[in-house]
Amino acid sequence: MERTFVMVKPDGVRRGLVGPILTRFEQKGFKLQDLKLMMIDRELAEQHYGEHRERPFFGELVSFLTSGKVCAMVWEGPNAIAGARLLIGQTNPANAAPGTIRGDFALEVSENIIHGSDSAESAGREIALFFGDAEEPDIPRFNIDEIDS
Ligand code: DAT
Ligand code: MG
Repeated sequence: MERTFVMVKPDGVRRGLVGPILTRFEQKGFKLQDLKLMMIDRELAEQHYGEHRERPFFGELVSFLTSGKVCAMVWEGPNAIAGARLLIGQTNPANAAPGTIRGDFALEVSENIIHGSDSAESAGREIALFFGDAEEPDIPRFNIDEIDS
């Protein structure tokens, strides 16, 4: 069993695509392990995309990622890392096959609506970066006896 990090970027959240994206992962059979809607600050965006620091589009990428809420998720399943990348499709939506998320919902590489880890090493790093090292989701617990009826 494998875990991967997936994130709906600000354009996907703005366009109301969280639901359809969750549905595709669930229909495929992956199990949702953790999920949160959050703002990313500059430091987290730069860490997340650290491998692209020297690329000409880096500044634009960081500004874009911090421009609105993202939906960060952890999905689990057999070959979840490669499987998620297949569901997501090619980096440039112009080349992404119909039937993939980018192929069906996006037009341009600068707004390609979703991220998925590209290796076991990235998945481990990104899950720790966004969710900490905890093995299980941080589910609030309550004592039933303390609830007023
Ligand atoms: P992926 O998101 O498919 O893993 P990547 O890691 O190569 O692709 O790039 C990270 C993000 O950077 C990508 O989702 C969108 C942006 N990006 C990549 N190439 C770009 C380009 N040539 N111009 C503008 N943005 C680009
Ligand atoms: Mg990548």
